[in-house]
Amino acid sequence: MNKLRLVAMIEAAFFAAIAMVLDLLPSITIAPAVTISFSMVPIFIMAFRWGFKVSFLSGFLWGLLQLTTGNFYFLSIIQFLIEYFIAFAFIGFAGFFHPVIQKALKQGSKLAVSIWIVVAVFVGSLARYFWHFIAGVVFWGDYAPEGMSPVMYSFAMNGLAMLGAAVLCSIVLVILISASSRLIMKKRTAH
Ligand code: 218
Repeated sequence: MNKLRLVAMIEAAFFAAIAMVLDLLPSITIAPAVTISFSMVPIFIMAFRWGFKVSFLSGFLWGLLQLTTGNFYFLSIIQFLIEYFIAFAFIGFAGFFHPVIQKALKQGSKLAVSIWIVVAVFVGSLARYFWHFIAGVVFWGDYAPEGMSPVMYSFAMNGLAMLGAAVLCSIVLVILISASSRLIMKKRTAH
């Protein structure tokens, strides 16, 4: 394993731990087990610094770490696997925008960097919440208000959580990265 791969893996684990801690902070609860928070930010930083594989790994590790805090919901083994391993890992899809973000960084175009960050955050959030939506239909239907179908309930709650989280993460990341683009620059001067 070369040195860069090792650094990437260590960062993936470290940032997963930061996401886990952020997830323990108070957040906006909109339905049982559905919250709006900015705790995906560290996984997005991995996506922009390293790309898909590293952010996928980091999201997966975050899901695993949720186990250790007791901050998770278990209805069945399939629901648990979908919502904590698959869904969290899928945040890594934001990493597909790593090449365009790095290119915009090199060109010094702050506007292009910000636009691609927002696009990537929405894609990563959509990839994650797609799974919560599926799990919501199959496993959380009992929580739907009288007269509301599980599909509508899951779509509304997970859609709202997805939008809220994506907006919060976009704001935090655009501010962070505008202030210090070094945060997501792969090429650093000092070794
Ligand atoms: C309709 C519905 N309600 C609850 C859940 C469970 N859920 C939703 C979003 C995120 C998470 C992970 C913890 O942040 C969970 C467990 C659902 N999927 N659908």
